[in-house]
Amino acid sequence: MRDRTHALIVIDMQNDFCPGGALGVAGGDALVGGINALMDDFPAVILTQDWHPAGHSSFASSHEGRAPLETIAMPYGPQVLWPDHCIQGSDGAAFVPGLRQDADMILRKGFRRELDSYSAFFENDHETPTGLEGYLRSRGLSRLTLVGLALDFCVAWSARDAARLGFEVAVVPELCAAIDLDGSRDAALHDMRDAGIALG
Ligand code: VGL
Ligand code: ZN
Repeated sequence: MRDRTHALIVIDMQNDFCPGGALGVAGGDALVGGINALMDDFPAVILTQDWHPAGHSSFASSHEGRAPLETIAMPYGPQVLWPDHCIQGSDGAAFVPGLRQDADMILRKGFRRELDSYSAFFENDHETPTGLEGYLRSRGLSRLTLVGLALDFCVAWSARDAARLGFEVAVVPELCAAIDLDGSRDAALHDMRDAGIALG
């Protein structure tokens, strides 16, 4: 067991991000056993859950004439458009069967219709906080290990924000799977290394 300052953050291990889901990531479901086992090593475990209202602005279906995986300009910057996914209360938004749920906290994100949230710390405007920073700091959790989905979106954005906020951050790539849109997997690994995030 690691010391009391360590937290494991399990990002978006939800049905819609696994094969057969609306935004299925190859290999997503295969991570469950390894992630469950890793939970035993950590005194604090936090699960995140992508949690969108129907008609969310990150859905291609909310934009006339747009298709999934196109990028559009939003007031807060470029936004990739996705298939409808992780709708609040749906099966797709539920955690993958078999994932341990004896976590300390479940953090939901992406619930504001006009603003997407990849990172567990900030919405995609990079300034609206989710509250996770305060939760971690008030519990004295300063060392974070991240696993889950997707490596090149929610995991990478969360890890980079955490490093920027001064947390000591590690990502375990073997316990993540990537969407890999136009080389986004390699770019994310490169950016995380540059940001001083331990990989492995
Ligand atoms: C995610 C795209 C859209 C993720 C969430 O969890 O990486 N990706 N919503
Ligand atoms: Zn989403």
